[in-house]
Amino acid sequence: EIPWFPRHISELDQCSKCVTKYEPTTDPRHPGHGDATYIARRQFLNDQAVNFRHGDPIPYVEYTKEEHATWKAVYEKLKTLHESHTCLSYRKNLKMLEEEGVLTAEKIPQIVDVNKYLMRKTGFMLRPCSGLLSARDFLASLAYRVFQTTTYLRHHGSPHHSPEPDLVHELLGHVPMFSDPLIAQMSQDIGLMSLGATDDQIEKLATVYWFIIEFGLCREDGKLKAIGAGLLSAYGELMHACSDVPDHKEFDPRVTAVQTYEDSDYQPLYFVAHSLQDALIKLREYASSMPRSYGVIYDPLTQSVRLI
Ligand code: H2B
Ligand code: FE
Repeated sequence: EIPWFPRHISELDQCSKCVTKYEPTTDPRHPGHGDATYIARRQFLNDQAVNFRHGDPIPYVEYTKEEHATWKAVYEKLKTLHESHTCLSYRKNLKMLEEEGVLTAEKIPQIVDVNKYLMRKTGFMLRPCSGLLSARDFLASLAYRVFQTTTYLRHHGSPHHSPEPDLVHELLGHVPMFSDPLIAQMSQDIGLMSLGATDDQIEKLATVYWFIIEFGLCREDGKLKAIGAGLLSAYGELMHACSDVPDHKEFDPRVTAVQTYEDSDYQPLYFVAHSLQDALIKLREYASSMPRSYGVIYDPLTQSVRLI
């Protein structure tokens, strides 16, 4: 019995189940805890996202002066680490995004403008969601080159750290990397492997995703550089990850898939890829070794999946 999964991109409408983890309403670890104005704003944006259906125009969001200011503060601080701590692909893609005026420190971009850019580069598309999704739903959307994106911003009192995904993480961490064809393919491959997978396989794929797409490193000219969006959007952990404080192991999906990870503090261990291309090749070897009684074919012309 194969678990249900979306066969067409429009069925991602049924893949927006959130898991509650760091709710500002109840969790004192959330920087917005006790801030009624923040909580209401986050709720408003999440309600808007929850009502989104495939094919709807992406809602325009009027961000406040304070939100733009938080965005600018994070952007400018992260910028100081770009040359020294981020991979070449990130720097190249961010530069193009900046030159086209899609990403700038001055204002929070609209998803619709980001999508026009991504569509041209890799066919990736952001779709609004209302918080942390279940791994199964989140990974299924990647199979269709859809990235479920939160639309609220982190709390202004804690601009350089967020316990949950927020706009800074999505736009400054993920978007430049989804502009890279190799990362786009890796993400889609993990997504396709997840379709109809067992809970145990989902757990493994979520772990691989975590260690490469969120917290991955590579080596360039002998130096450790970030490729993962969780690092690219977090000043403190970006410095930590590239330093000699944590352990570093070679990226190998078979090993990576069963490694335990930390989701409330800096990682004690990171995986290092030789290059994006090498990570993609290893991931594809891993995919072909994954036991499954069927094959999955993605048809980009109809944006649908067929089993063989
Ligand atoms: N949900 C959202 N909204 N954004 C993410 O980046 C995210 C998610 N990551 N759900 C997922 C979980 C990831 O950590 C893996 C697949 O579990
Ligand atoms: Fe992320």
